[in-house]
Amino acid sequence: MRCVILGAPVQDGAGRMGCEMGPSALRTAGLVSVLTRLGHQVEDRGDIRRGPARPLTHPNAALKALPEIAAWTAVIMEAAYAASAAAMPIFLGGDHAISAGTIAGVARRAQDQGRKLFVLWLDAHPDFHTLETSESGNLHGVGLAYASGLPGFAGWFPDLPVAVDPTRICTMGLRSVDPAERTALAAAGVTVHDMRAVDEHGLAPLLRGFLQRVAAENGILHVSLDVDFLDPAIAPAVGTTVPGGATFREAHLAMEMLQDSGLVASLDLVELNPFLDERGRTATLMVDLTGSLMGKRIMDRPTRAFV
Ligand code: DIR
Ligand code: MN
Ligand code: MN
Ligand code: MN
Repeated sequence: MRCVILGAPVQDGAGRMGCEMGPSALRTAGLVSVLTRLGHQVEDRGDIRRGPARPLTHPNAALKALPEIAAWTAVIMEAAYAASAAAMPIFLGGDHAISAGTIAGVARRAQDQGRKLFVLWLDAHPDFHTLETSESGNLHGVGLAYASGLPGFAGWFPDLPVAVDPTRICTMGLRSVDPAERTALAAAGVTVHDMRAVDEHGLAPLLRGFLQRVAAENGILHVSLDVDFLDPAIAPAVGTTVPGGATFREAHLAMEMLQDSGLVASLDLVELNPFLDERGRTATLMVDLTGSLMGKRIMDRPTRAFV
């Protein structure tokens, strides 16, 4: 498979600095060589650079770095659209604000190709705030809402070329949901497999059900993997750790099932804060998970998790 790697060194959307170093750490952990060894043709296009930010003010005074994130979203959207023309883009965050742009860009591409875009959102948080409802003001908390076409972004964020149908979004691993997000997720019809559901049913049947639906509708899939989907005991390098996350094997199994599905067309690796890491272990885990998603298997046969 042809893969394009694109760094998006955004840190203004998170509450603290450090995610700017994310693309560099993922490269240092060996992303390109892992993919190359799996037989993929990899082109690393380096890092996206932000255009100038025009001053913006918003009635929600809590919002932080709105001009910067709006400007990032515009350039990332264009880069994502271009990169998805003839390859699978892998976007290296940067905080999760990058997904406002990555999803908008690949959604436009999917529309050009006459395909339905589905999104698998692997995260402790749904990032489903609008600019009005964000209380922390950290704009990494609004990306999925923007890409879904929720109201209130027009005039601040760039115009959305095409929204992802929220009923084609599946969130998995949630365990920190703000009240406004809870209401908005239900109203929009987003599928939520929170950690309670993962505990109760197991990750595999939940993911299999979603993948079967994507396949049945001849869709393509964007996967957005936030470091805090993982349990902080195995992935400490994130500013917003929440206990009770996915285990090492749950995460790898999800990646293996995604590989078997053959449906993944684009990927975000986000929220890695190398300043908080322990000898690169979180960066290495994110790269290893990408390896599983891209075809590394324990034995040389399909796991048959996806039928
Ligand atoms: C919280 C935390 N819901 C907020 N969100 C995220 O700030 O809006 N943390 N995305 O990673
Ligand atoms: Mn997130
Ligand atoms: Mn998160
Ligand atoms: Mn949140």
